[in-house]
Amino acid sequence: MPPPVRKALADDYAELARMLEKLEQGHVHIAVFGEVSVGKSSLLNALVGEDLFSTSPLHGETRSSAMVAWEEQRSGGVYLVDTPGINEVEGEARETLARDVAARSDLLLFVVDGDLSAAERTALDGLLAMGRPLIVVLNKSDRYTDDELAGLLEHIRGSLEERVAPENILPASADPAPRVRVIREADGSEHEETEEREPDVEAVRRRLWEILDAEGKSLAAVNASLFAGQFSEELGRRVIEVRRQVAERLVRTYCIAKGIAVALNPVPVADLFAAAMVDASMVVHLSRLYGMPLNRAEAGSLIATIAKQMVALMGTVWAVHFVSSAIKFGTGGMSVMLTAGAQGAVAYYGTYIIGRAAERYFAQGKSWGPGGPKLVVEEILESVDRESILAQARDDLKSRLKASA
Ligand SMILES: Nc1nc2c(ncn2[C@@H]2O[C@H](COP(=O)(O)OP(=O)(O)OP(=O)(O)O)[C@@H](O)[C@H]2O)c(=O)[nH]1
Ligand SMILES: [Mg+2]
Repeated sequence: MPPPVRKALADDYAELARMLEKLEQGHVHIAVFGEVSVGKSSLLNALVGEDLFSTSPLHGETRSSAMVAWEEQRSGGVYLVDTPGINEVEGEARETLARDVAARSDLLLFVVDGDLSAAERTALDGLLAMGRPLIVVLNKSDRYTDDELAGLLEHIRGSLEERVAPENILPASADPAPRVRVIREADGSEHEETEEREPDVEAVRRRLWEILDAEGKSLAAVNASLFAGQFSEELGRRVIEVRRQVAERLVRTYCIAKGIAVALNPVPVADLFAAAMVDASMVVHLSRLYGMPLNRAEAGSLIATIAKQMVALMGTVWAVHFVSSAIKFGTGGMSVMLTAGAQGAVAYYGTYIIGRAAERYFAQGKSWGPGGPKLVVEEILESVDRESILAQARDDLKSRLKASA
């Protein structure tokens, strides 16, 4: 590599080294963004349960980014990162900082304290483009009545539809103002009583842990590869390799989830490919891994396209054949277990093919190529050894089902 290029990339490499270290240690970074004074630092304090970040009613209290460990019983290696508010003053510098922090983070919190302004929408779009899971937090919810809050949330959810899933738009009161009550005595005199209120960030906490539990360490892996992909073409080959490995692991994880879901709730054979919830999550996840985030609706139609080709190519004859060969699953002899296991294995296989096809689609820059989806699915069906995937499904499912029995 020519020295000038190397020099130009030195910072990137240093950054990548940090990312890889973070990946090795299994660290996950959650970073907070938003306009000045919306309560970003307060939110992090409420999550940690300690006033670790300085807050103030004055705009621009937080001047640089800072990080603390989030010590919850389940945690280990989860860090919370505070950032200065994005605003007009020093606008560009702050945006650059925000983008750098976001690129290094695995999960983003975007805090607002009312309906989103045009500037907030622009900032939010910039963050969404980075492909990380993102939660929009409507803070200072104590300033609204229950009805107002419900209305405002509905409005924001509606206006961000297609960009942020409703379950990722949540209210919080990180540092509620004391409630002042006027007490009227029997003799007609009045006095005021102030009542301190506790922060309420439960909804955000719960959602964060849902995401962390579901995607856990793979978040860091996904983002390290996303990050690598973002800064340098030189690392392209390595990135593709890392991506492929992460994608393979990811697809397998979803195959197991799907297989187990179907094994525990057997469905008619015809519905095997219709139970697409797990597949949709997988495709959304894969799309992020390849830096081309899709929403659930888009993921759904991509799956429909692939499934249509699968059915056309394999047909019902195949399904019957396949179920009977999969039935060699289980040795327990219980017939329910047998059908369940067989169905689970078929579902596993279906999800595997969908995952591989979707991955190919993303790897080709969101395109099926000249042969269209038919050719891609055909090639994948031919290249994948059905028996070995089935055997892998049996192994994976058998051990999980045993564990849960
Ligand atoms: N009423 C109410 N006030 C809040 C809430 N959360 C934060 N505040 C207040 O909002 C002000 C700003 O809070 P900070 O946490 O410093 O906000 P920030 O977003 O970190 O601000 P900068 O660092 O300046 O960008 C403080 O006076 C907080 O007490 C809340 O839930 N309800
Ligand atoms: Mg702050």
